[in-house]
Amino acid sequence: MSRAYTRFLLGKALPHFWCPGCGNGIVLAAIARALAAAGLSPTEVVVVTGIGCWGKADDYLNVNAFHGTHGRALPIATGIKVNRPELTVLALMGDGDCATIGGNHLLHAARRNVGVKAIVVNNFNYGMTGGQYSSTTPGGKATSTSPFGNPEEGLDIARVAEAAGANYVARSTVYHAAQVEAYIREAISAPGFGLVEVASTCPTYFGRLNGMRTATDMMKWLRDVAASLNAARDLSEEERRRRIVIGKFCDRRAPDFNQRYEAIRRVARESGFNPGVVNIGR
Ligand SMILES: Cc1ncc(C[n+]2csc(CCOP(=O)(O)OP(=O)(O)O)c2C)c(N)n1
Ligand code: SF4
Repeated sequence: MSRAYTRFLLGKALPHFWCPGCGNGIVLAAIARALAAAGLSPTEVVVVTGIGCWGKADDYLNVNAFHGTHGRALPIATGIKVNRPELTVLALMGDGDCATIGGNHLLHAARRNVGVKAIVVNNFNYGMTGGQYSSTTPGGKATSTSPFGNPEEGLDIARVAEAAGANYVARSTVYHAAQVEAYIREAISAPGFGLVEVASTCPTYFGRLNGMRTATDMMKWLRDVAASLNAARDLSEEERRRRIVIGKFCDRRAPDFNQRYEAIRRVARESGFNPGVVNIGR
């Protein structure tokens, strides 16, 4: 394999701070490979992160970076993309960042179809702060704040993004690393809002609290719990809820926010509209 992707990695920042067996490194390498495959240079790329273990990813990428506040990566990324549409803007978020604290921003970034690409690492808990449950923790699973099982059902990030209007949505797992890279590559080249959700390992908290004693056990769980979209069609609703459905949920070509906004600006300019003489009516 070509080593071109290493130009996107900040070697001097390594070794990274993630626990042994954490899935974050697999996603980080997939992003670097996808950026290289897209023929981009580091100066053409911006990553925006929030907080959390995955939110540290910008430390290790040799691109422009904005480390924002928890839950707010998407509005920051939106501002950058709207002003500099020629840049590839990635929002790197954990499930707590993207779908729990920042859930509202996810809805509206997808609805606006702004050309940001969200790479969401879903490890089903808040890793950095000690393994509390998040909005994606599956019903019944143990976390440090639900030691006898989560009474809530987990949110399906990919389905939410698809329903809200994202052009490109796909989900995979860190067990399926080649698929993760392929989906990130596709999301980067598709117009409009793209979201790639990656179910990942957090052996330190989620794994340990749910009977998976090693990182390998957690990897095997991801392998076994994953069901392709095709296979999932034959499952009962009940069974589907217990599985992680992987695949490409949508790949639309609807105009993105920037295209629609530019079209409206053109119409406004050609109309001769002068805001200085607006009659606001009485
Ligand atoms: C507004 C706000 N609320 C809470 C926190 C504390 N906090 C920091 S990281 C984190 C959890 C991160 O979880 P997730 O986004 O899933 O990322 P992970 O650590 O699992 O990669 C929380 C709650 C914060 N920094 N800011
Ligand atoms: S706490 Fe979990 S998510 Fe955070 S670095 Fe460790 S394994 Fe990864």
